[in-house]
This record gives sequence, structure tokens and C-alpha cells, in this order.
Amino acid sequence: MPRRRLAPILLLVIPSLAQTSHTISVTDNGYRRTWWKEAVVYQVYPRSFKDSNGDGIGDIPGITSKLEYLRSLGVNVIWLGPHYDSPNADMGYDIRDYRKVMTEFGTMADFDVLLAGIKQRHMKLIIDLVVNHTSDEHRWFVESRKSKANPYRDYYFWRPGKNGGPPNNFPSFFSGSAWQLDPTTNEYYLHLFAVKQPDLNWDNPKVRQDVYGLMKFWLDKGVDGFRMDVITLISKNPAFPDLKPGQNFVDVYASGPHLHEYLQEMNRDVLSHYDVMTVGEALGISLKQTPLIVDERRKELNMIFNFAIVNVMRQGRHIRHWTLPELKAVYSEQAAALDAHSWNTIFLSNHDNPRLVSTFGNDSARWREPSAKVLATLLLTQRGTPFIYQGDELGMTNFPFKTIAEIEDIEAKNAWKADVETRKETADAFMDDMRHTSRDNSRTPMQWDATENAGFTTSRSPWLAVNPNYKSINATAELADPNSVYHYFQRLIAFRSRTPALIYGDYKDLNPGDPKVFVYTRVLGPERYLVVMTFSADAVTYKLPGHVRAGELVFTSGASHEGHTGTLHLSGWEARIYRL
Ligand code: TEU
Ligand code: CA
Repeated sequence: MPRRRLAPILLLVIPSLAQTSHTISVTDNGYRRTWWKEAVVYQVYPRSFKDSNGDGIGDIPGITSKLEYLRSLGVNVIWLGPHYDSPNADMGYDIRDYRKVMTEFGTMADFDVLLAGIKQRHMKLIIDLVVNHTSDEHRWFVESRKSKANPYRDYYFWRPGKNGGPPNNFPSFFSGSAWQLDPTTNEYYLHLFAVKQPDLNWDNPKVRQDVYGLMKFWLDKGVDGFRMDVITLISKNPAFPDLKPGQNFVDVYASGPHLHEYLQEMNRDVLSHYDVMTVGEALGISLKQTPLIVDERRKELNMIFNFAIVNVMRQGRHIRHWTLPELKAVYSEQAAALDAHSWNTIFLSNHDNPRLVSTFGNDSARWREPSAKVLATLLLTQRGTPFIYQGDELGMTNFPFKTIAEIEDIEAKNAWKADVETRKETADAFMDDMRHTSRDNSRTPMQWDATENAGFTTSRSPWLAVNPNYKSINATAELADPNSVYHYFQRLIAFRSRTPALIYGDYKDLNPGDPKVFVYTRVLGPERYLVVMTFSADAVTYKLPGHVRAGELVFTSGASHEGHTGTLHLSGWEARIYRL
């Protein structure tokens, strides 16, 4: 076969997308084509993205000022973390008023400018919908706790104590009991997360109507959908039976009797009236159970974040030594569980998890860039909508935390009180875990340039310390370097966007057991691609399984031009894409 250059391939691929988009809306292998399946999403954690007014806290005008940066990266959808009025017990995941912008982040007018700027650039905006719980400062809860007869009493779960203690043995995700005794009425309220995050009672139809109302408020403003916080927890068994020994509380919390009924109602009453994208955070839902939420025929949500990948990278807040075959198994299981009626997300990091390159790659000086490029390749060549977490496009790393005083996150602070202050665990062991798993690893400010505090803020004291490596790892340096992690992401996002097989193609892992090389095909009709990646610092001579021969090299993170061969000479942490 004659060696073709890149340009003719593009000509072959682009027209096929252009032609189909107006006429045929189903792919060769049965997928209904939609914008949100073809999108690449970028997650903004507003508090840490860009501070515009020097108070040390990222804000909405700061995000607006960086829209060109995001547009040129090539992402199409921005997921904005909670931007609502909040006392910030859990960094905005505790909402006091769903129709007001957090004062620190700006005003509703600032939000409108952001949204307009996003639309102007032909991008879309999805916002965080946090409706499993509110803040205890929300008007509904302020009323609810006043008396047993208050009209808002049933907006939350109130129960009398049992044997001088809480109503049952449910633990909170943030340490201690999930029940808090409230002195005014001498009853307990349920909070699966912090004490300041009481759980809403979705069995109350007024709660559901109020939630649908606030969703419409934002949709009518023009937002393009929602990321739904812990949405799998909204339905509870009102009898609150004790957990039995050996029962996993997450699975129990996620198996409420009316979850699907409520999601279908929300879809019918709200979502189906808009052209939106929805992604549910799906704690406690296995890969096998995923279609119960995302199969389009069930009319619930478009896609979910499965915790399968999170459970590979860490064990709760403890470090976990994962292997490549375990990571691969997530994608094979996903492919087996989902047919063409279902869709899913691809993510490897977010604001609750440590940094991508520190967790799945190698953040040493030698391998940080090469391994970040391999991870970009994994993220952008799997079937599902890819979610890039802010800063990962620069290969930002975990933070060298030394003491608990450097950590702001309530989950870590509560765990410290529960486990270190009671001497169940040593401070050293705890901090060792934190350096690998703390949520604050990903929440440190974006590294924009090499000036003080990385150009994130003009304040001397950002709300969370900037990673000390900002002088070498920052956006300005990477924009100036054509070989940077940023430019690799940019090129690969563009490549994916014009290559339908990488979006919709069937997935097959060619060697699930290999501990160093990840090799798979993506096939859509006549379009066949082979992705090969080394997940190791070692160079590897790799014979492709069976009679597979690598075809033409169409994308690479490395220097080799090798192609049309059955044996590859791979460098440590290298990624290649071949056309077969
Ligand atoms: O996360 C839920 C969740 O799964 C995490 O809190 C998880 O328990 C923790 O990271 C394990 O280490 C969502 C939000 O993404 C998170 O930021 C919020 O704190 C939480 O819900 C409560 O709203
Ligand atoms: Ca600010």
C-alpha cells in the first residue's frame, strides 16, 4: 500500500462526517448520533481556575477571561462546578440558594456574560446540580428544623433516636454517623455527607417539583445540561434498616426503591423539553448496572460517572497499588455491559480525585510529560464522552502536602479527627495517603504562568496553596512549546473530533493481560484504528498478537516512524495510533 500523508486521510474522514450529519443519524454499528456523544468536556473547578479581583478565590469573570484558552484547546462543553450561593462547608456542594450566584464567584450578570461568551464560541455549558442535599442554611432546612409541624418538615428526613443513639447505624461519607441530633425538636436528621448537608426527601412530591423548578430556571437561561451530584443516592428506604455486617454502605445508599422512577419523572417533566446533556455521578452503580440509567429507551440520563475507575486508583482515602490489567478490565467490562443504546463517560480524574499524571502516570521530571500524553491518549480514544479536568491538559501534579494544616477539604479534615486524633492511625501514615489521594491535590490553583502564585491571583494568599512546581509547569510555558502536553491534548482532541471511529467505533482489547502495553482497536465500518500505549518507563519490544500488523502511523507521542509491521519497538510511556 502506498504511504499516504495525513492530509488525504483528513479529506476521507471529514466529508463522511459532514454528509452523515444531515441525513443519516445512526452509525454503522447502531449508535444514534448526538452532539453530546461527540463532545469533549472540560471540567472547571471555579474556586481554583482564575481569580479576577485579587481576593485569592477563583471567580466567574476569571473563567470568562480564559475562554479563548479553552476554545483553542478544542473542548466543546464546559462543566462548571457548583456556582451557587453557599457557606462552603463542602466547597459549594452545600447550597443555600439555588437561584443565586456564590458571592465570592460574582453576580448573576457575571454568569450571563460567561454563558454568552461560551455560546459565542460555539461551546456549551453544563452546570452542577446538587440536589441530593442542601446546605443547612437553605431556607427549606431553616424552616424544617423549626418544629415538627412546619410545612417544610418533610423536605428532609427526621427520625427519633433509638436506644439513646441515632436512628440507625448509617455512616456518613465524611466520617461519623449520618444522623445529627437537632436540639430544637430533639429528633435526628439524615446527612450522608457533612453535618451541614442535610439530605432532601425526594419521596415528598413538593421537593421534586421544587427541584424541577430550579432546573427549568437554569435551562431557560440557556445552560445546556447538568452534571448531577450523587444522583444515585436520591431515593432512600424510609424504614432506614441498619446496615448488616459485611454490607457495603455505598451499595445500600445507591439502591433506593424509587431511583429510576424519579429519574424518569425528571426526564419527562424537565429534560425531555430541552436539547440537553446529562451526566449523573453514580456512586454505588456497577458497570453492569449502568444501562439501567443510561439506556436511551429508559429515558433517564445520557451518561454517568462510574466509580469503577476510582476504585482502581484508590481505596477510599487510602493509596492503592493498581496494575495495568486492572485498568484495562474497566474498559472491557464497560464495552461488554453497554450496547449501542447506552453511552458513557471517560474520565480519569476530577475534583474528588488526585491528579491524573500522578495517579495513572509517572510524575517524575523524566516521565511526567510522556506519561501525561499517554493518559491523554487513553482519555481521548475510548468510547464515551471524554472529561478533561482542569490542569490535566498541562500535566499538573499532586501537591507535596506535609501537614494537615495545608489541607482545606472537609472529607480529609473529618477523617483526621476521626482517625488520627483518636490514634487509630499515625499522622505520618495519614499524610502519606493524603499525598496520593487527597481531593485537594486536584483543587490547587491553575498554573497559568511563572509569576508569583502562578498568575492565578494577585493576592499573596490564594485560598489553597499553589503547587511549588508552577515555575516549570504552567500554561504560558506550554503554549510556547509545540511539544507540550497542552499541544498534544489540542492535536488529539482535533484528531478525535474528525475521526468517527474513535468516537463510536467498537472496542477490543487485544492483550488484556499484558502488564506494560495497552493495545486495542476501534472499528467503525471500514475505518479501523489501532491504539498502542506503554504504561511503563521501560522500553518494550512488542509483537502484536495474532496476525495483526500496525498500519500507517497517524498519530504519535513519540519520535519513531515505525509502521506496517507486526513488531513494535516502543519507548517508555509512548502512545501511537495506527490506521489498519
Ligand atoms: O462526590 C461524592 C463522592 O463520591 C465523594 O465525596 C467521595 O465520597 C469522596 O471523594 C471519596 O473520597 C460528590 C462531589 O463530587 C463531591 O465534591 C462532594 O463533596 C459530594 O458529592 C457531596 O456533595
Ligand atoms: Ca476572586
